[in-house]
Amino acid sequence: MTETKKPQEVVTEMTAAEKAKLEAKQKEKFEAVEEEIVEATTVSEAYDANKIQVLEGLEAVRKRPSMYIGSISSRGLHHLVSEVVDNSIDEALAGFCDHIEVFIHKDNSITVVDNGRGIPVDMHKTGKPAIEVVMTILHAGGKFGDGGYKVSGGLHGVGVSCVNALSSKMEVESRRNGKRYGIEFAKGKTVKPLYEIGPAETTGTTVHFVPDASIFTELVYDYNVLRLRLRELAFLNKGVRISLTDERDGRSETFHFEGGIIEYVKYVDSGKDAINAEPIYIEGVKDKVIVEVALQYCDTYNENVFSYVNNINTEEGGTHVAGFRQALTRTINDYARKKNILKENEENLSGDDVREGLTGVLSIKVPEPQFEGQTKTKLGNSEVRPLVDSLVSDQLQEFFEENPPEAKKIVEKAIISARARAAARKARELVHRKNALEISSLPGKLADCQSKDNTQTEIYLVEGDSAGGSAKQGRDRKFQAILPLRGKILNVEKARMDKMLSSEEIRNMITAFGCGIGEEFDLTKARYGKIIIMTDADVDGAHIRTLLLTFFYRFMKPLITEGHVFIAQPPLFLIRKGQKHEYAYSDEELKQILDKVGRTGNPYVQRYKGLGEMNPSQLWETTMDPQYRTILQVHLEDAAEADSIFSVLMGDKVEPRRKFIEDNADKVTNLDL
Ligand code: 0RA
Repeated sequence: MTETKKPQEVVTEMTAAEKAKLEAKQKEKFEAVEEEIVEATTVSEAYDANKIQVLEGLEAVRKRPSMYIGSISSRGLHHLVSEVVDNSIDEALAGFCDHIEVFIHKDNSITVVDNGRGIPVDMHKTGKPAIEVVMTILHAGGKFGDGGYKVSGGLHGVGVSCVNALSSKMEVESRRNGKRYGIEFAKGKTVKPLYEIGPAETTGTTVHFVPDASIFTELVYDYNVLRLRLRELAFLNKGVRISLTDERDGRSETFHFEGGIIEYVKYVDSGKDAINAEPIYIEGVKDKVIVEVALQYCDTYNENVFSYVNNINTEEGGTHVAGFRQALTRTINDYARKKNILKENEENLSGDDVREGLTGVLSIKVPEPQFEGQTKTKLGNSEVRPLVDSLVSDQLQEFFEENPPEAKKIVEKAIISARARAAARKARELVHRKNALEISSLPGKLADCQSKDNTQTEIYLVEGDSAGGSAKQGRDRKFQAILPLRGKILNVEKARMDKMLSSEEIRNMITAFGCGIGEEFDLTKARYGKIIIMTDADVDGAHIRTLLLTFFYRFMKPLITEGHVFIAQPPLFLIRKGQKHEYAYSDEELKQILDKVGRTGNPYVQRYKGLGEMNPSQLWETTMDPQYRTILQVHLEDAAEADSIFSVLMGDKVEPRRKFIEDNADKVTNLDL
């Protein structure tokens, strides 16, 4: 068995490193465009240099698919659906579409239906119908539009023609001018030119495509991955009804939120106790920029503001986030001063103080966004910052004036945060000072490894001292460190920084990892490249794992987003036959092995109840030896989803937790997150 990277705990999204790679690839892509231009020579002379790109041939996409859609594995496969749906969302943003349906067919092909205007079918100057141009020429879609707010052509938005290029078959129907038109393609080439099907009562577009099996390494759609993106789009585009139907098993869901991002915030906070009765909602348009904000304070300690530009999650923030933060801090301070809740001799509340316990969604739509940053998820438009600032300031101030009790609660919470922050700073200083004074500041329980090269090193966090002992004996001490954890670690979801730092297990991890926490977290200082959680395969083990992941997620997030956290997979069974033995990691595998060895003879099966039952060499052989072990990498698909699940599972409210567990009982193998 080899080391695999199965997305399990939270489903897959690109890590920053992968995105950086993609960016580099995209750069390469534009250089490659020049090569490919020959393929589009028919009309290229008539166009000036910057329009030449429009004529890029689809052959380029088939030659280097991952340059266009990021990957040819599962992620790229799912990306195809987003690419088509984004065009329908553009119709919704333009005000012409309010219903989008997505079908996963039995053969893993996809149909997207919308009730937009339909794709134009009139003759284009290239001598082809517009619909054929849209479907066969890269980046052409936008050129027909009216310069509105476009999702397609955004982050990885390469246009629906890319999907066509990468599909062994694509059928498009446009309902327009009272007629139904059809056109068909294979691998991006027109195989059945535009034809009339008959009359149409409505308008809209239907796209059916079969991902090309000669391009993609993975061809099976994951319902959950599509569901998360479609639900996110429904949250971000209030009123639009988006349904997903899986014909492979009959599952079907419809996402439709009249409250839009207000409901998004409520969803994220469903496991928490809110301070304000309803999320605060701010909405406005200025200089063609649409701004929407929903805010809710909870009695928790972390900040969660998710920001979007044209429905793209701007993970790296940008000018819109800066403007929002500025407005929030200033408005709360102004109000606190004015009402004398914050006294003259007291310092201003900091940004961190006013954002503690805050969940928010900031969604803006800009006609011409400039994306910057390492992963192209940072908004660069400088005009957006003052615009968001003034809009949020004005409306938040108004809200405070009209809702004094709510305003008071928010200000008081920020003041408590400020005091706690001061206390935590002192506690942290103590920890730092202690580190500086002690020569060997590493925890006594840690069995460190010899290597200092964090591209090689790994640390096993092991449940219990006895398994910890076996792991210490069984490991390869050159690169494997062991830190035993005693019992349940502190639930950080319910604790502030100062309390958290008083927990020995937590401090041990912080010092062992060496990369700090919270605002001071620095991944480059990490002493280990892999952090491997090794717990028993039982309920307690699952609980400890969740507690650890909560801690990492809240205080060392890059460990997760950059793919440094793994979960060890100890075997569940030992099967002996004579001198030989084999391990089974699941019930299924046990069955297979028993079938293989034949149930006759003496199949002797031992079920491991805990890691402690394995001796050091067994533990090495089955769970720690990089040659044979399986470890699962923890991915982060959707930060808002992860946040919500963590607070539901680890927070105070019992009812949402009970409901979550009930709802997820059928996927019990994945229950941990
Ligand atoms: C080009 C121009 C217009 C709409 C579209 C394309 C369009 C594309 C797709 C793809 C899926 N659904 C879609 N709906 C529309 C503008 C049409 C106009 O101006 O009337």
